[in-house]
Amino acid sequence: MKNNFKVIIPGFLGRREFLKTGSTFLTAISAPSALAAATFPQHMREPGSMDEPYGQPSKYERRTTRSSRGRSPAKISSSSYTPIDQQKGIITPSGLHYTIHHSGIPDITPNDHKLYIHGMTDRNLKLSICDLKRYPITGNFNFLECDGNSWAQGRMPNAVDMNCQELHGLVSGSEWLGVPVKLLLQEAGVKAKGKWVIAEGADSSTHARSIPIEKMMSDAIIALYQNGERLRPAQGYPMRLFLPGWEGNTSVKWLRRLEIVDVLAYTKDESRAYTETLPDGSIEGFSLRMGVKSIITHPSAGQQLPDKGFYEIQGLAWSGLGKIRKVEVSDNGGNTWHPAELQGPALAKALTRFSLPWKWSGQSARILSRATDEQGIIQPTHLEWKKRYYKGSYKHYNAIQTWYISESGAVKNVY
Ligand SMILES: Nc1nc2c(c(=O)[nH]1)N[C@H]1C(S)=C(S)[C@@H](COP(=O)(O)O)O[C@H]1N2
Ligand SMILES: [Mo]
Repeated sequence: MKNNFKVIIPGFLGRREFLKTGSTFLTAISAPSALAAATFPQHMREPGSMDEPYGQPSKYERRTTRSSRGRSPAKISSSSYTPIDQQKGIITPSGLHYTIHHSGIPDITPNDHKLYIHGMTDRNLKLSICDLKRYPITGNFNFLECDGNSWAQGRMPNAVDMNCQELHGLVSGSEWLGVPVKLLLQEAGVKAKGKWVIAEGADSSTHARSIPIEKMMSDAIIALYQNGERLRPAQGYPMRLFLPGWEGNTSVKWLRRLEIVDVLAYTKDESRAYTETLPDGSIEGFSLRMGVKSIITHPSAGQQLPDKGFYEIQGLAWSGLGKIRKVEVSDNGGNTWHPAELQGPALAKALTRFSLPWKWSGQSARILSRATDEQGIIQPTHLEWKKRYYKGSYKHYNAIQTWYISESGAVKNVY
């Protein structure tokens, strides 16, 4: 591609500079003749349509959807990915929240569903939805991420040609509200020997995990609401456990019982599925917290830059340990880094937006982002991450993502 202006190195701009020169990619017009009454479009000449009882996105946005990896050949497990490359902001619309179901979405009649709290208690409890709705509700804006998110980056020896959504879409952000588990456990009265709580779902996989009592007594909730409405069936209707900052599978959907026990259960889900193999062949289990991570969502793999010139680099960062302290961006493969602006509220265990105005010279570039959380933990490089796990491991992949922008403006995944 011909490059007919001076390349600015580095290509990052201050916000003021961006505003001053930022409109150079637009063509100026002389007179707004298209605004004259004679040229009013049809939708300004007659009234529009009526409201629907439950609103839908514009018909022109029908392509903004989850991408599905479909059901396994055994027609059992399924997953779908959030289009995070199109998400602006820290909230994923509920209908676009990623999903992982080990055995489909059960159809549960809320009035028939009960939550049992039993085991090492002073008294067992049986709670209906109606009972739960009488408790105080609490909660926060939080991310939820599957520990298998970004699996291709961990597993594949060479970077695969997948887009940002397919690579990293097993993460979403919502406002999750519900009843503090602590209140219910206090009411049941946990015996001194009770150290773990087995949470079990009412789907046919009877997904179950043992959760340390300390987490249950801190920020765990029985989530009833997501983004201002009752949970969607795919997200665990009529109720789910929600554990902020922890790997997605511990937030047990369609929750039906909490059993207080003294030793952890080693359910099939924790002895088989949710473990990682370390370089010496040993198995790491109960790696419950999600690490610090960031992804540039724009520009990102699968996108095509129309021309050289101004772009705002935008992305999302999060950490299971707390707040995001800083995000740095590089456009030269990590040789030099520039602080990005954290936008909006930087909430604990929540998606956090970052951005940085940038001028693309038209030459090939490697853009990266690197997040640091409030505990000072820095996102690892791809090679650092690989060293920590056995070859082909893919869970808890949180390494720095590099996007390669070719001279044609095509954006691709590289290591
Ligand atoms: N009962 C039950 N709970 C479950 C699952 C399941 O299949 N059954 N999937 C788990 C996994 S692996 C993840 S990552 C999250 C996904 O939640 P979401 O579908 O609301 O995104 O739910 C977890 N809770
Ligand atoms: Mo998951």
